[in-house]
Amino acid sequence: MNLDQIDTVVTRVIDRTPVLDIHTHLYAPAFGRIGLWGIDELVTYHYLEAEFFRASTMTPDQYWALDKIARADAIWKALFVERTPISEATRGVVCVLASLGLDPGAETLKDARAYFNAQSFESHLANVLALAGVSEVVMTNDPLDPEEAPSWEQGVGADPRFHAALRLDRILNDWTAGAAALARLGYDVDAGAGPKSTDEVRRFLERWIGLMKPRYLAVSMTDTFTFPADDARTRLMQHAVLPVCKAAGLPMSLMIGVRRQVNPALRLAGDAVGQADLRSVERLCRDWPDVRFLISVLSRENQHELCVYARKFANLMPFGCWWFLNNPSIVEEMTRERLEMLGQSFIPQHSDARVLEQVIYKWRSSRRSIAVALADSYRRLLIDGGQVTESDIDRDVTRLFRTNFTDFCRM
Ligand code: HDL
Ligand code: ZN
Repeated sequence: MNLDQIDTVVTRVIDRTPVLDIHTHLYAPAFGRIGLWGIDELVTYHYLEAEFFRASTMTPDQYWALDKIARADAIWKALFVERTPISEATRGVVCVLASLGLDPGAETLKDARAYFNAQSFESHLANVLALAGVSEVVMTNDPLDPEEAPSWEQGVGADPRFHAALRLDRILNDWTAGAAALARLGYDVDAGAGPKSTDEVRRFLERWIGLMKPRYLAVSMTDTFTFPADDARTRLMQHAVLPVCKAAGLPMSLMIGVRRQVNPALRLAGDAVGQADLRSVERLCRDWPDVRFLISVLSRENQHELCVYARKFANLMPFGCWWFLNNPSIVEEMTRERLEMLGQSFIPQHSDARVLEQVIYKWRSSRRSIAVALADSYRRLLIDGGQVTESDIDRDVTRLFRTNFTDFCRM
């Protein structure tokens, strides 16, 4: 292959390689209405709500007093009609509508609503995943979510396109409330998170691993996350969560760097980002060498050091360009530094999709950015005297999009 063929071949391989999307907030059809899809959910996505409040004179209180339809109409008018949709999140909705054959320049959402109302979910789901080039997604499954837990307890049928991830925020980030919830379920736990409590949490996790068959355990941590510390979270991690991960052979996913509710008036859109002290990640990976850690950090300033830590610890798998990082300028930058320092040994992206159709635009945008960075790596290889074939590139992209995750999770 020569230099001027690289872009075409890389784009072709990236476009045709189906992705395993390792972190989303999507749900298999069996979970019913907690799985979000359709135009009104797309347009009221919390990323767009944040942008709406900058473009509109409507106060959050006035906005929250509206119903979902009226909220979507207000956002559509402000961000898509009165302004050009050039932000990542607004352009994403344009991409979804155009991909589905709808008019992204429409004055109202009337026709889009008619289209989505006419869809049967199963065929729509298959069409959306095909358009996105996504073969499987990993959900975010919370055993203490009263909306979701009953489906698991009743025995939700397996769907090979949807893998589970056991999410632990309610236990690890708010033990007082988590302990109360577990106590109501009959677990003998107390606020101190002593040995009896950690044994009971272990029993709880083992039960839910049996119910969910998760690919990994997961938690989102604030930028101030410190491990170890003299706190309930450390005791729960050291005596329950990490020993269970080790015994079950399941990775632990840590997403670190959120600053929660810096503006509570914006609700889900009210979170921000903070630079974390990644020495906690260093201590986890060193002190728990038999546990594998999937790590995503939210601050752009933490990315380079995460790559350095990944060079030090083979049980650390960096993944994704999370949330405020999921923009072409930063996805390309992060992918370049990961390729330079880690070769193919990282997971370049996850969608974090909350609404089904978002996988279409999130993966189209990410594929474009990843292709630019990857093509440049092959060009440099050729210039330095190396060779690369299309099957080499196939092998590399399959690692990045699929088998780095399936191997790490021993799937
Ligand atoms: O904690 C998480 O999994 C985050 O991804 C949050 O859900 C966040 O609100 C989000 O949607 N980010 O994209
Ligand atoms: Zn998420």
